[in-house]
Amino acid sequence: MTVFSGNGFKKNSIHADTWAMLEKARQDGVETVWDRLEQQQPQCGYCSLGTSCRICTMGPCRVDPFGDGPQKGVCGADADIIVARNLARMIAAGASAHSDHGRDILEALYLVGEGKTDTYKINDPAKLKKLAAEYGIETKGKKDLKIASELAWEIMEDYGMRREKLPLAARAPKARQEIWEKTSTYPRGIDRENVEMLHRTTMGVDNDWVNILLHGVRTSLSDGWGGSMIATELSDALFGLPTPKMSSMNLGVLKADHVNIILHGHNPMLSEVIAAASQDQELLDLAKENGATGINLAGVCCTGNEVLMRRGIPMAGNHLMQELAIVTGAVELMVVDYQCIMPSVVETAKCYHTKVVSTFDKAKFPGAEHVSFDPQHGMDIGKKIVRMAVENFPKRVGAKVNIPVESVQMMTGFSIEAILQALGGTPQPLIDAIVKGQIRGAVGIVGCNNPKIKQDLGHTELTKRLIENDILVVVTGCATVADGKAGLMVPEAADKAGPGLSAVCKALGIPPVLHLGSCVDNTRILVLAAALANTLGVDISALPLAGAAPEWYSEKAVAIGAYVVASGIYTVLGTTPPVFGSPNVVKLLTEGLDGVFGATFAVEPDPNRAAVLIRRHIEKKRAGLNLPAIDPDSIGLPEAELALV
Ligand code: SF4
Ligand code: MSK
Repeated sequence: MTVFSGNGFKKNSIHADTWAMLEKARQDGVETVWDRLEQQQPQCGYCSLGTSCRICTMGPCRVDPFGDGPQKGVCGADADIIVARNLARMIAAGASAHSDHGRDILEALYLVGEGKTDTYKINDPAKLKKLAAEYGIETKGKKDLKIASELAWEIMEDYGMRREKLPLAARAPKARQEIWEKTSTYPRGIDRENVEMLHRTTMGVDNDWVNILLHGVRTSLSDGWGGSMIATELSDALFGLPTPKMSSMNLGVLKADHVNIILHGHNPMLSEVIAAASQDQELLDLAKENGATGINLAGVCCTGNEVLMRRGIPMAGNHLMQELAIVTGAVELMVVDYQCIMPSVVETAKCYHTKVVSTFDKAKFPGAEHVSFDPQHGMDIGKKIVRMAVENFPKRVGAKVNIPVESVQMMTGFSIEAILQALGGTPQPLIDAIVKGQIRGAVGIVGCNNPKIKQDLGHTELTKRLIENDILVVVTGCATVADGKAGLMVPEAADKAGPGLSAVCKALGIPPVLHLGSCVDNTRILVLAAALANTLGVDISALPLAGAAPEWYSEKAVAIGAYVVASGIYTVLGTTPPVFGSPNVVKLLTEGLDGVFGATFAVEPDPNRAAVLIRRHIEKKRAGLNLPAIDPDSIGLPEAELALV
């Protein structure tokens, strides 16, 4: 087997599997996301600053932030309006994506409850009943399926316009809910907030940029405390509550002698049935007949995170690995659902024997084979797709196969319930450790990869700086793969943490970086923050917490960032959002929000500097709670600064 050193590609990523496969892609004549980023240079300055507008056909317009060119669009919109509208529409798109994902799970729950599918069953009746109680549904003497049907019917109202308040938002501390009430940002109906956001930002409606952004907040909250939370909670009820378990990561999880199937996208409905179908004896026998030892599943992006959390299925990689997994030449089939799937994977697959199969009618890919997913016939469809992969194995070209690295171990499965169980059933031990200063605070590092940033450098450097300063890190989404591949998510990584955090991790047998799940599972962070705040009798904004999205690219990340800040958690973005064309919007996001929501955004591409900002913030919050605190101004920059690109 050719050994690809990947020399020449080390600027693109911190990981050897990426370097090697970029070199192989070059040799195989395959174009990647990094090549296309280069072809796009220079990217539009107006769009980067958020001051271009193509909302109507009097435009497209642009406002020159440096004052030389036009200062208003044809309709008279200035930079503040244009930037606010663009940002608000990003929030609506991201919130809609998560919430529509939640809707699909909700429909599946309804079908299960009505006995219209046997593809799924209720895997966690306790969670189902807890949710039913939150929605005021009597559960006594009722069968699980009846509860599921009534609960699903009730949650469907969350998407409509009859609610004044989303029920799951009542999990937030009272003080937080009062802020949302006072600012008219308490989320009502999920679809309602998103549609209203699109309405307000069409030409000639809401021309007050602050008012636009306030509704952006409400829209994001309908995602965080609505659509995404519904997706997480109902997935747990249907597919099972994640519990701690070991798994593995990187392209080394692909097996040269197995039929390899990549599960890519976000929605676990399909991947759950593929996981079950891959155990089917008939298909396993067929795999053997075709010369394979077995059937191997590996995840990419958040579908990967979902099956990793619940089933321990290994992850081949995060967002920037989707093309490179195919470049190994060892993938028989990539099955995709929706979100974060580059259309380019179809072209990449053409250079190998890999089949790309799309499955959701709302997410088709020209050139891919489409097998329409229907939860009422889920298992038949799952088996059909696995069979396609097995039958494709003999077409594999041995000379093109290159699995470049050995896989790395990691620990997954930290649902909030699992964390509480590890703590003895209450958050009190975590609170005690924070009070004593053993753990100084906690930070959620979330979000994507972006080829503008050296892959995984932002995630891993920030994580290392935080844990070595006794700050517990929780991860979701693509940040998980970054930290997992870097060896930060095994119990032994406690040795890389500061003495306080290390001692807590060793006592509990957990890593200093806990995997909480997929992008919609960022709501687990909200639930944990709310539980801590409610136990202490304070608002979330009083807690020594922060969020970070060092390498985000997606509109979904904008929605997540907005609901995290609006929930009272300071958030540092690594990739620059397209807002810098409006100094007013920037000032509001980085300063003004503090007086209203008790938290702000910061933008800092250098993870070492981001760590300093976060540590200073955490120490300020500790001081505010009268906990032993370090003088924030004494926390300086570490010596090394990093080349990010
Ligand atoms: Fe131009 Fe105004 Fe139309 Fe936007 S809405 S494209 S700024 S005329
Ligand atoms: S998959 S949204 S690239 S985290 Fe959720 Fe990764 Fe970001 Fe997609």
